[in-house]
Amino acid sequence: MSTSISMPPDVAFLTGQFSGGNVIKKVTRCGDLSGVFHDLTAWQAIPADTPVYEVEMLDSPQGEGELYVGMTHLHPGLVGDEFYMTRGHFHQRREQGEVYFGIRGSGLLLLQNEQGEARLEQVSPGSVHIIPGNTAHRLINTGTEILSALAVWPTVAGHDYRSLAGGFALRVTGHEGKIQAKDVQNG
Ligand code: PAN
Ligand code: ZN
Repeated sequence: MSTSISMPPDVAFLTGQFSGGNVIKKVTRCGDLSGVFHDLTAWQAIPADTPVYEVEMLDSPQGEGELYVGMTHLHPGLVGDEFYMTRGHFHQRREQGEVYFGIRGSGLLLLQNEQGEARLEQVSPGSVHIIPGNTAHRLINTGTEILSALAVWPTVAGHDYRSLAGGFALRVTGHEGKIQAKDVQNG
């Protein structure tokens, strides 16, 4: 009896590029990120079609117990003094967690619980981030190259963007090469 060996999809760890598999790609542009950045004038000054991040996902079966694998490529840049970042979300199924792995570039993972308590983890190549259930998450690119992070999460998790429409409790800014995290309430 012989067993056939199939070739799974592959990810290049230096660039975060997938090959093989059925890859679905979504680009998020500056114009899609209304209400995300603090400085409205600076946001409006950036052409709406400027790409901020791309997510590439491997097509997965749907249903309880199934997993998505996706790569976020977040461009470097600033809107006013605020670094480019993803919109950020809770999972619709709040109890569902996720794992992020830093692939390239450098940045931060902003985590916030339902009580509004926020914290930051440093993202760098090889970093492992366990995002517990009931925790909103957002990537922030504080570097000068693309920040790529691999994510694995349950297909049933879903995304809830609306609960964070008022923003996260921490804002990360850069000024003359210095990275600062500020409590939003304290300006
Ligand atoms: C990631 C995110 C991805 C884009 O795949 O969806 O980084 O961020 P937003 O969804 O907040 O725009 C993930 O956390 N999936 O659950
Ligand atoms: Zn998520």
